[in-house]
Order: sequence, then structure tokens, then C-alpha cells
Amino acid sequence: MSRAADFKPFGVDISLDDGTMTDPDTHRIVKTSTMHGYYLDETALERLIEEHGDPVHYEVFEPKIPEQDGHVRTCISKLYPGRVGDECFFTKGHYHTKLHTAETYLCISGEGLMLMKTRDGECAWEPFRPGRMVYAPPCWAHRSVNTGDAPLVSFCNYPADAGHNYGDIVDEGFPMRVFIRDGEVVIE
Ligand code: PAN
Ligand code: ZN
Repeated sequence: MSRAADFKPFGVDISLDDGTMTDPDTHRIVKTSTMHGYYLDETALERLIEEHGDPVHYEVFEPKIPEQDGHVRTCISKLYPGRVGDECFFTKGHYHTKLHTAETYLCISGEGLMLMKTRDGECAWEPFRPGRMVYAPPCWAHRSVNTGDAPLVSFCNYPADAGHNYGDIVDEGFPMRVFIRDGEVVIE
């Protein structure tokens, strides 16, 4: 059986300028075509894919850390700016499979907000701006939204055995959506 102490210390380089991790073990690239069903205006999503060649929606860079109790998983999340109709680009969002696990997000660059919700319908949002830490408590699903014109980059940390439950968000959605209308951010 592996002992936690068998895992060796390491470090990674993160570029604060462009929001990337040097030599990540995992680099998840999420294209717009995987976002069907998430936005209010499905026709606008299809148009975006057709006219802009299925742009990258967001990227996640991670070092390899065992998904085991005691470890902390860490990543860089880079969400590109853009709109589907007038709705701001967002990440798919998830509950943690192990529901009673929290997460911290430190915003490195860009602007936006984190939408959060519980299973019993409570919802909240917190602004992201460079240098601001946002805490997603245990039991709160979380989704990042980019309201700006530059990538929204965050440094995230959470218990390594938390797991990700995307399916329930596909079924339930989020009660809040974020739009840019007449140059203003509208949350409704
Ligand atoms: C983050 C997210 C990242 C991408 O690291 O995984 O922002 O968003 P989705 O996972 O919703 O596609 C995190 O919350 N990890 O638990
Ligand atoms: Zn999470």
C-alpha cells in the first residue's frame, strides 16, 4: 500500500502573465462545441461554433496529484472572454462528488464572478478580480463567469479526493445567468 510520505515534494512554474502552467501533467481543453445545452441561446452557440471555428472556451492546467485523502489538488483555470448571444462565457460548473469539500480560487487576472448554489436552492455570487480569493464552501456547486475582455485566470485548491459531479448541473442548471447588456453586467 502506498504511503503519503512516498510521494515526493515538487514545484511547478505558473506564468502570471498569460495564465498558464509550465509542463502540466494534465491540460484539459474545453471547446465551445462541448457546451451544448448550457447557454440560454442555443442558436447563438451554434452560430459561434460555425462562424468562429469552435473556439476554446476554457483550459485547465494541473500537476499530477493522487486523488487521495490528505493530498490537495491544485490547478490553473483559464476561462476565455466571449459571449453566447449576450450571455458571458462560463465554465460547466460542478458539485464536488464528495459534497462536504470546499475550494479556494485566487483570481490572478481578468474579471468576472463565481456563481454558487446549494442543492436546496440557495444561491450566491462573488466577484473575481486580480488578487481576490473566493471561497466555495462545502456543498456549494460553483461556476466561473468571465465578464471582461481578457482571460479570467484563477489558481484553485481543493481536497484531492473531492471528485467532480457535472451531471447534476447538466440536469439542474444554475438559477443565475450573467449577461452584458448596453455595456453593463446583468445578473439575473
Ligand atoms: C476548478 C474547475 C475549473 C473548470 O478547478 O475544475 O475551473 O471548471 P469545470 O470543472 O466546472 O469545468 C474546480 O472547481 N475544481 O474542483
Ligand atoms: Zn470544484
